[in-house]
Amino acid sequence: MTGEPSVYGEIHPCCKPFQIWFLALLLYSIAMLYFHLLLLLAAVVHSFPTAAPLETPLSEEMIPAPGAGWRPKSSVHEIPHGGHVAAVGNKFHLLDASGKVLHIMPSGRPALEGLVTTAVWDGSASQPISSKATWTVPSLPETQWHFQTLYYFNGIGADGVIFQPVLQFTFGGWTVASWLVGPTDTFVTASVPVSPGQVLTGVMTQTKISSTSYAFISSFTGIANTTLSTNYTLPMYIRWASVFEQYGARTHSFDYPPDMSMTFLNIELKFMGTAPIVAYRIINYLPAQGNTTITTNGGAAAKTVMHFPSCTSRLRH
Ligand SMILES: *[C@@H]1O[C@H](CO)[C@@H](O)[C@H](O)[C@H]1NC(C)=O
Ligand SMILES: *[C@@H]1O[C@H](CO)[C@@H](O)[C@H](O)[C@H]1NC(C)=O
Ligand SMILES: CC(=O)N[C@H]1CO[C@H](CO)[C@@H](O)[C@@H]1O
Repeated sequence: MTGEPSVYGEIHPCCKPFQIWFLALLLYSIAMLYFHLLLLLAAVVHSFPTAAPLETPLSEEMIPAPGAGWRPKSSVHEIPHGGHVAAVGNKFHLLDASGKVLHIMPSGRPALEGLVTTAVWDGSASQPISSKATWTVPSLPETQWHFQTLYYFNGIGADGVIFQPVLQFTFGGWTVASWLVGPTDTFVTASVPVSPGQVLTGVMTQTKISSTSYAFISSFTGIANTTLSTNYTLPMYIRWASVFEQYGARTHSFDYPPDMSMTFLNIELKFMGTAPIVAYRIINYLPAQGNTTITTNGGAAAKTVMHFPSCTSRLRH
């Protein structure tokens, strides 16, 4: 290949003077064009001196809440360091470290949205439970042109809320956070950056404090500032799921990680007392954008694999 001209290679010395003149001319042309556009704009503005200012308010920025779809940014509340979510009557109070109430949200079941594929188990458990799963941060998607959001998580949904430790891809990279999603509002811990290849363990535990009182946490093991704590008591009915969600990504595009799949390992659902039989079932909401297979079913050491499309991987095959 040596001696062949490269597309981005060195310019031959003879070409340099010409290149400088060409560049100067180009810059001059751009400057003149800009100047004339400004004159034109000034003329247009001057000819409508009484035009009323535009009054239409800009629509509010929306943020996708994992499990529940797009929500106004003002309804998504970051939990301050040391903060806590208190279940008071049928409402949730977001408290700061000093116990001051920052926000109150009603409970109620959020509508499911944005889901691509999930492995779920619906069941009832009268005893406190814990749940965990391990998965690895995939490579970065090849493009971010669509400002896509990708969520991969295990979560517990109950009457009223969804709790979940979430791996999230948003513009710029991968982060993790714990979420509590209710019908109208969303409480979320600050996003903590993670790197491709990093192994994550998302844990949710419910601890019995007294006969009527429980503490519930969602966090990533060993990653500081990802713990969401609440004294909400999960009702008898629960739904456990490993979930893949996307917002804004195109089908069969470079918007997904090039890895083609992600495995949730060592999935565990623990019960005090008699454990119900756990068997996940698959729901593929958007089969063109992903699907799930169950490698090992059950309440211990279960394994599910999520498959997603990738252009490069497809080209390589
Ligand atoms: C949760 O804690 C708050 C105080 O922070 C208390 O008022 C409330 O009753 C507790 N809820 C439950 C379900 O224990
Ligand atoms: C699952 O998704 C992968 C990646 O898009 C695809 O290659 C495979 O055919 C899909 N399998 C099924 C059963 O849809
Ligand atoms: C942003 C934030 O909340 N950072 C906290 C992470 O955790 C450490 C130790 O627990 C705190 O000192 C930081 O303030």
